[in-house]
Amino acid sequence: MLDRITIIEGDITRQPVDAIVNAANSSLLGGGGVDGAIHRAAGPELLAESSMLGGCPTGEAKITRGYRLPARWVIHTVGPIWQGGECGEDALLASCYRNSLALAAAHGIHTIAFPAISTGIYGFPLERATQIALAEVKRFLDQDASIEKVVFVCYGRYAYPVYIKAAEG
Ligand code: AR6
Repeated sequence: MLDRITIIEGDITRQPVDAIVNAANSSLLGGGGVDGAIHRAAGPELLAESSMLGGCPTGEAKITRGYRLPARWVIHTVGPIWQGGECGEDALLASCYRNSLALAAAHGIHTIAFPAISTGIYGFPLERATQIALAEVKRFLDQDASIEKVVFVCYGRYAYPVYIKAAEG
């Protein structure tokens, strides 16, 4: 299983994969963090397409083309805003990973890169989010053979050792 999961430090907008996942907000109209970086790198066509999608509820995912990105597709998912952990945040974050992967499989996508959804502006504690991300991706890969590679892209030095520790533990 772990041979289909890669953990790297880097910038998700540079990843040569079939699809990258965007940690969006429910408007799908762009924002800061990784969302802003993806829109800048993809060009204005991405906003033109994503603004036609009617938004996206928390925990769900929608797909657009990647335009000027190396990735052909962008899967936009909306993570939960951290409110202390008693408001269903864990389950909603798990749904982001599950629904993104299901959408990828439905589009014939074989390689996909994820950022650490909700762990920036939305304030989800990184260790807890990492455990959920890894568990959910492993569960999905267990019952789906079509996804060949999942890359967790850690931005900056802080997240990378947290992912490595969670993957080993
Ligand atoms: N590549 C990979 N990861 C990145 C990059 C990048 N280029 N840039 C940031 N990250 P955040 P959220 C990491 O805040 O918490 C937006 O305004 C970052 O270090 O981007 O889900 C949306 O529109 C962190 O680990 O997303 C929403 O309003 C992770 O990406 C809101 O922020 C997620 O941080 C979503 O907040």
